[in-house]
Amino acid sequence: MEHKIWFNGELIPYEKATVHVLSHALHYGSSVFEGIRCYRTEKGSAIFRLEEHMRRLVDSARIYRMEIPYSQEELCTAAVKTIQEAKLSACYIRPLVWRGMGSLGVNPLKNTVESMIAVWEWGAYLGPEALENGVDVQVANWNRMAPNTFPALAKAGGNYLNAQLVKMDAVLKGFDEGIMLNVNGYVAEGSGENLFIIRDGILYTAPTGLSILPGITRDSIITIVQEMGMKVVEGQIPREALYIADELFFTGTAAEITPIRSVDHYKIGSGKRGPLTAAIQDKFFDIVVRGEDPYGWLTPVPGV
Ligand code: PPE
Repeated sequence: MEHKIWFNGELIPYEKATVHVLSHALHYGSSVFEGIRCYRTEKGSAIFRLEEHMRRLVDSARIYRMEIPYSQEELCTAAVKTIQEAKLSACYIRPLVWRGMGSLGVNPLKNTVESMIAVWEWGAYLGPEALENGVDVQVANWNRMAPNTFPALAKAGGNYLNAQLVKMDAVLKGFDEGIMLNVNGYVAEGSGENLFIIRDGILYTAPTGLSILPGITRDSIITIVQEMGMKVVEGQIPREALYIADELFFTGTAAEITPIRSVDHYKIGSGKRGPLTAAIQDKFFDIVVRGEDPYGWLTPVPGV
């Protein structure tokens, strides 16, 4: 993991990329971040939907009134450079923007805004066999944030305190992941993934606006499945729809498309990856493995 890190505009050695203990973000969760993947496709290394991820980073920062001193385009160029310097043909990219030094106390307006981009190799998020065999999940006993509490459209560090509670409870009880409901009891998403339900060939997912992160993989899957001729319904999904689904899967940059084989010990479908999930994964892997790019989603990273 010890590759150079892009830190406030410069690529610096891994050990030098440190912050002070009185940084605002450490005390109050005042950071925003992204998770992006670079794939070693058959046509060369390429970053998946780089611009959309950096746009969401800029949006998240704007929501929290953080002024990033770099443009979206400069951040994209910095990500490519960081990968080239690390010589990683396939990796996970983690941009982070946070409130640094200034004063302590809740008001962050006078604190610095710092930025960094790190890259590392990251395999399958929910375990090496998850993409094929699926994962076992529970409905979490913590909800997603209510509207007008924490902004769900921002991918902010502080949001992941809630995600950590969900993940820890799931893991301690022997599950791989937890699915959160929103405050009204409708299905929202996993601690670090969006969620799709398939029943009778139709896909259902929570709409952005009902306390989910507007996932870029989610958006990609909606595009891909519509092209495959399937219908996608974005709406309120009651908890019990999970238990009677034909197929279920998570989507996310880290999780990619991970099938879910059980929820709360209810077996989903035949208890392994379903046929439509497999077909959707194939279409996704046509892009990120074979390097086919019908939607202009790949940014090449030359020379790695
Ligand atoms: N919901 C949440 C809460 C979430 O954290 C992610 C990404 C998604 C949905 C999917 O969004 P997208 O990656 O744009 O399709 N979670 C990131 C962080 C995971 C982590 O453990 O850290 C990720 O997948 O990179």
